Amino acid sequence: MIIRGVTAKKIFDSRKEHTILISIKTDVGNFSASAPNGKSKGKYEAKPYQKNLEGDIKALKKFSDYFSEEILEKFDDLRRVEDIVDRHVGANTLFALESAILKAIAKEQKKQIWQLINKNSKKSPRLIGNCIGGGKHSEAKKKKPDFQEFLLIPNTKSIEESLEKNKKAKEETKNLLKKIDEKFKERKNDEDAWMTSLNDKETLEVLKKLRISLGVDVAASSFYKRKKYQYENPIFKRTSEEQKSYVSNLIKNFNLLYIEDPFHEEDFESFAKLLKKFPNSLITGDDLTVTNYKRLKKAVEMKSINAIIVKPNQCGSLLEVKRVCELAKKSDIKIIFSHRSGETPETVLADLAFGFGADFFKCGITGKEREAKIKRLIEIEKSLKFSH
Ligand code: 2PG
Ligand code: MG
Repeated sequence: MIIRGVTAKKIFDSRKEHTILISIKTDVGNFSASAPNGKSKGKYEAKPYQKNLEGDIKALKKFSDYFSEEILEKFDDLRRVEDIVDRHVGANTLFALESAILKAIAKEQKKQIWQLINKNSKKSPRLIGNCIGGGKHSEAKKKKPDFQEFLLIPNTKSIEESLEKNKKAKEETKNLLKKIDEKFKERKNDEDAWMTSLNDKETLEVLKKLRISLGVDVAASSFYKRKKYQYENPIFKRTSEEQKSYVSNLIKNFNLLYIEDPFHEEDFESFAKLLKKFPNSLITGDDLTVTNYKRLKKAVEMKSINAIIVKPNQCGSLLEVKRVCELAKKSDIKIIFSHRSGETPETVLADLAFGFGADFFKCGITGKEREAKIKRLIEIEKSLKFSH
């Protein structure tokens, strides 16, 4: 496959913020892909753009001709693309460019994108769906949970059934919130999750009634200031030690299967202590590890986590995503591919998750951008059943 030209433009994400859409002209047709945007970003994430979105669009234009000298036939050929644009564009741009290129290679090879990564993949990831939201993803001035996400993790045979289960549970949650939270207005946040004025514990009490495994994204870095976790609902400051006992009690009382970023992004030690106490829950790094090989390596060495969030645009490079997934697998760390809070209808994330053998797929339950990704997973799952 040969690239004959690259163009890029600004589009809006689901939060009405700008993001990048890249289109490539090739000898096998035209392909495009877009990147999402995070809001509760890790300090160690790669920058989305080298300087800004406009600058990256210009840089791509400048390099457009260089690409035509390369013949790209397989996943690892992305190396040659990275050699050209290295340090000239940011993570969002690189992710969208590489995704568009994979679409073109897949077309030429008459394969699905996931097959370019591993043609023998067969495992469907288990869904982790965002049902209620607080923290940075919900409106600033309103009373809300301090934790960013309250997640449902159904255990069913197929992704289709899991999505159905999550959708029903989300409707049921609405009815429960109507009864318990007098301020509840049926409003949704950035990830299409319900907004509530309840606090963390009250929210978990509501979700407990659903009889589905529960998880939380504490996103603790977003409220860690002056060496304390600064809770607002109710107002209370917790030291690291207090945070550990608070989270431990929640894990015990609500039988939490999944806990993401329970401590701030520098605190590998506290993660390790929690994992030692709860080896059967998924103690997950997101801001801690930011889809970065070196940070994952540190987390492995310190035994901080047994699960890692993979968001391709945290690093941009799909080759880095591959290295991260390989190290995670080797180290017995569960892989969770994840959407971002500002999304586009792009579905390549589903193919990447399937190709890299993700154990879980974290995504909103409703909203066209989120559903498009889950639908793509269902499509892949069905195509496999059909071929067996
Ligand atoms: C997270 C994500 C996605 P954001 O913290 O896990 O839910 O949020 O995209 O804002 O980083
Ligand atoms: Mg997170």
